[in-house]
Amino acid sequence: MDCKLIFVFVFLGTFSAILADTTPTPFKPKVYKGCFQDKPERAMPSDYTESGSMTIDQCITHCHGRGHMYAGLQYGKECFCGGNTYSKYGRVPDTNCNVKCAGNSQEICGGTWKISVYATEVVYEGCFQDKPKRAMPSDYIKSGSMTIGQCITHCHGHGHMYAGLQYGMECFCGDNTYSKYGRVPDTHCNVKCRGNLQETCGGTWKISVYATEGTPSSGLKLVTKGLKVAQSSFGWGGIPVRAIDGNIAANYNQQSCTHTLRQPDNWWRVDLGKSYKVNKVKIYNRADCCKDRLNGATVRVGDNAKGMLTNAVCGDPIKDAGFSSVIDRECELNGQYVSVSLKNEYLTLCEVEVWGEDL
Ligand SMILES: [Ca+2]
Repeated sequence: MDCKLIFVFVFLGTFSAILADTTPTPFKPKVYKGCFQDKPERAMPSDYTESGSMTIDQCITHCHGRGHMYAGLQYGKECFCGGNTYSKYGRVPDTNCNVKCAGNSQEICGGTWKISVYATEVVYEGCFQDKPKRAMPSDYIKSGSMTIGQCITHCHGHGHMYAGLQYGMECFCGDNTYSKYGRVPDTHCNVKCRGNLQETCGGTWKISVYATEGTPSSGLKLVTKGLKVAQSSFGWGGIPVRAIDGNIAANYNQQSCTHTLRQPDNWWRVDLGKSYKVNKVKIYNRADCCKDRLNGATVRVGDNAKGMLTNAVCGDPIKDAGFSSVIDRECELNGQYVSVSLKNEYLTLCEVEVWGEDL
């Protein structure tokens, strides 16, 4: 056996030993919401545990595992779980949360009747292209100890819907414009966060984007794969099922995008199987050509199966579509059918995702 081969075997052996010895911990950035007052009738009444070795991670893991949106630490060793009620007695200055965690003296776990509150989940939107005219222009901070949680906390505190990390130490805040230069594969966001080498904070002109709320306000993403779809016409192999194949690949030759002919009225439709309260529709534009074609396309939601041009409109017609744009249209409409229509232009959709709630 030659030396190189021995090296490979030793390396693989070491690697599998590391895997075997390490309990994988789920990725949970700490997203701090603030220090809040508590009272005997608890602000976070859903679940409780305590431990002489309490840490922030331990409490987040506990509450997340029980399906709660927020974890609250108090008096060093107590962990409370709950939903939106954590702020019912008001936020107090962070300095009021001043008791070290029983299990980690570097961390703060609340105070006397004071709770340090953390979100238990983050919603990752994807890795997106940036340019000198920024995709997330609303606010910016830079830090040599940047983490995902720090950026989310900052942007949320300044009233922005999304937090974007770039180049390991930069944090941008913004609202719906983050995808204006298109989504790129997650592997392009490959720079470790300066403040936590376990986390990834964007790349060179690439932004890792997170929603600043722990859970999406727009309900859950509905499973559309396998549902019935239809289209006004098709050409170039662009069959309607491609918009719900779960593949966001955006180059036309990757066979993930639909394509109609160019007629006066062109449309695509998915049948959700039953009526939902639809909150958001997300559309992925193509990357290889013809980015402007999608401008003017209208999203509709309703119960009329033939309402591709008449069901209620969800958000504004699309404008400013770019290569690989990911376009959100938010609304609050009930319906079984979600459609996209476009006049006098080829309609191509690389993916359509629908968020909603049961009625
Ligand atoms: Ca697709």
